[in-house]
Amino acid sequence: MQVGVVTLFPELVDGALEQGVIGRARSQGQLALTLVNPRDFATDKHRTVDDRPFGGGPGMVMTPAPLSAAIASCKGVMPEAPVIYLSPQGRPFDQVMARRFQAHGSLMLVAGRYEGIDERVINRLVDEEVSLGDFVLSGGEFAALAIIDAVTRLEPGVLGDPLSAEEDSFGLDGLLDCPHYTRPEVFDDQTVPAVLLSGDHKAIARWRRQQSLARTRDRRPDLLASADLTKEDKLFLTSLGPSEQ
Ligand code: 9WO
Repeated sequence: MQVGVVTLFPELVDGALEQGVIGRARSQGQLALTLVNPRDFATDKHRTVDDRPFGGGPGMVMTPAPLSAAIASCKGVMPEAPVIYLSPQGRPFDQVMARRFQAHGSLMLVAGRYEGIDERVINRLVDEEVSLGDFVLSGGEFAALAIIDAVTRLEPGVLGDPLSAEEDSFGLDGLLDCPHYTRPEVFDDQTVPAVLLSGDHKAIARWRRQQSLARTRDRRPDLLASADLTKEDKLFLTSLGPSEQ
């Protein structure tokens, strides 16, 4: 997977991606990262990358010329990569989008700072505007990191067990994950559900499925509409009766 990040804070992005599973993917060549700093494309002596908004108001806007030059430079490295701008105004990111980016093989993420970037850069150079949810950060870098993590872990060989990549929440069937337990059997006066100690693998699989179904109904009922449900799943959900709220 080839990923470019256009950012005023390349050290922040680089440092975060040295750690853990993603750090190993980089050293094994499964993730090739290109960091491009718009400041390196500023032409004035102060290397300015921001300016006051036309129309007035608080804050600053990323000025178009250095940002455009940075995106063009990154395009030289990965000409096929779709250009993604991270902002709360974007389309919601999800596991389906993560799979699409991974399957494409390359991706350029543009992280804004200040109050945002000049709209004309979005018009001319951005293919998709993507959001992680309805909240505001101080810049797009942490959103870019989350997307890089979600996409890279889908790359073959990045996770030890190939099943674990998509067995998690939203993996195969669009349901939330079931609860997990490990030793000890009693912790802080709480016992592990007996079925998990029974050795009855069919009963364990059924319990996990039912936990996933009940949690999804309670916490994210919107997901049930597009979930992959069997006849047995639907019978179980009906047996729960009407949900709270
Ligand atoms: C700043 C601001 C200040 C006052 C009133 C409204 C405001 N909106 C913003 C703002 O959206 N700033 C953004 C900071 C500009 C683009 C980069 N930033 C960003 C990206 N914040 N949050 C994201 C983001 C990206 C993806 N998913 C969730 C949030």
